[in-house]
Amino acid sequence: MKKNRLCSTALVVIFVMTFVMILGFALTGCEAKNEIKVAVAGPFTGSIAAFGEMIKRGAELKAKEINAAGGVNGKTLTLVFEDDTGKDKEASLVAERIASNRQILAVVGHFNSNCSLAGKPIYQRAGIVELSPGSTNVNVAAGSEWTFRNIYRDDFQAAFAAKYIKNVLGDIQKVAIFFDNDDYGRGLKDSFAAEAKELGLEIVGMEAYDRDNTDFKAQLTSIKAKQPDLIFLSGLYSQAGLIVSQAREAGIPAQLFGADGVDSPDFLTIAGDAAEGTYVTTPFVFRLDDPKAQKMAIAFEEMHGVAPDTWAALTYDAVDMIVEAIEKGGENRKAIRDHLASINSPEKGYDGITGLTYFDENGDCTKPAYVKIVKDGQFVPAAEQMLGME
Ligand code: ABU
Repeated sequence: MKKNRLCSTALVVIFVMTFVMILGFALTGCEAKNEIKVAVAGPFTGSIAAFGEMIKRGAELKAKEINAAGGVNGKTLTLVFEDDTGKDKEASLVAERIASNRQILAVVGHFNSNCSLAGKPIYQRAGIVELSPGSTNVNVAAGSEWTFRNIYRDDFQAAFAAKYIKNVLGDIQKVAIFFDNDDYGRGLKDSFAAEAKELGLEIVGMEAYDRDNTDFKAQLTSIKAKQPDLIFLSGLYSQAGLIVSQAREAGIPAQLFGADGVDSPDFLTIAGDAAEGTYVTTPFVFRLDDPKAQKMAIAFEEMHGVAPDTWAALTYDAVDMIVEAIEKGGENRKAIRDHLASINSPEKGYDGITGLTYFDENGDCTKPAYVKIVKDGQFVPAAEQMLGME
């Protein structure tokens, strides 16, 4: 009797557990069918997390707007944030994780060129789009039909910076370069030095550093002896901020000039007063007379309590481009790639807040560069721009 009761109880327990499992699978299936998953990969922790924070916030704003307007084909857009910490090894692991999750249809990212390059063969093998809102090294997109970016390349940015220095700043003869010893810093430095020499500027010194360096006094002592008129910063805001403040402490009066890796509000915090007068090249400026960009900036500030930066804006557009590719191409990885590849002329271009994006056969795009200057502790558009070079 007792044995029979035990048997029936066990049967009931097994029945209930099976029912709960089936219900669970069914609900998960429904959920998956009602959502579209897109990964956003960037440096969300580590020494350059300020970039990641803006990327995350820009993506979140766009997702909120899309979902409020009815989602993607009526489904909820879910962003899957993956932290590559700005390092290639972590980026490879992130790429493997994303590529093997068949629910993820595309990747917005990575930000750092070294991370986009590390992920590139993995995304290519898996057949999933990588659309970078920040990687500018010349080799990022070419060689894989799955890699795109909505920003210019460093050969263009470097030539633009050298021409601005020569033609707009004037009185600059001797230039020294500090460069981050990674794909971005090295590539940008090489292109800049080549163009600067072509324009008749003299490169009087070059100093390499690693992403984790914090003390630049030895390199600055060597640079100071060469009396440069200008120091070009081919790296990211975290080290550039320290180089700028330590350069002024060392009594170096040279003009300071960075590229888009320096374009972060955190550069201003790190460099403090020493940032004043520093120029940077950048792919985007929030202009007061641009209603689309202003609308985004207001919504961003309402959602996050801070003003957006360049990277938030490019990510905002990149998420929208992926969503448009899903809606117009189809809800699978290949259809998204094919749609992006078909955006190959100004007429077919995606008209976002950062301007018109359309791709060449490599997945690269032609977009303008701008110049900002630090004035009263803020980045503002420089008085003279050099548009029409792209
Ligand atoms: N282009 C901004 C810095 C990020 C990178 O390309 O590595």
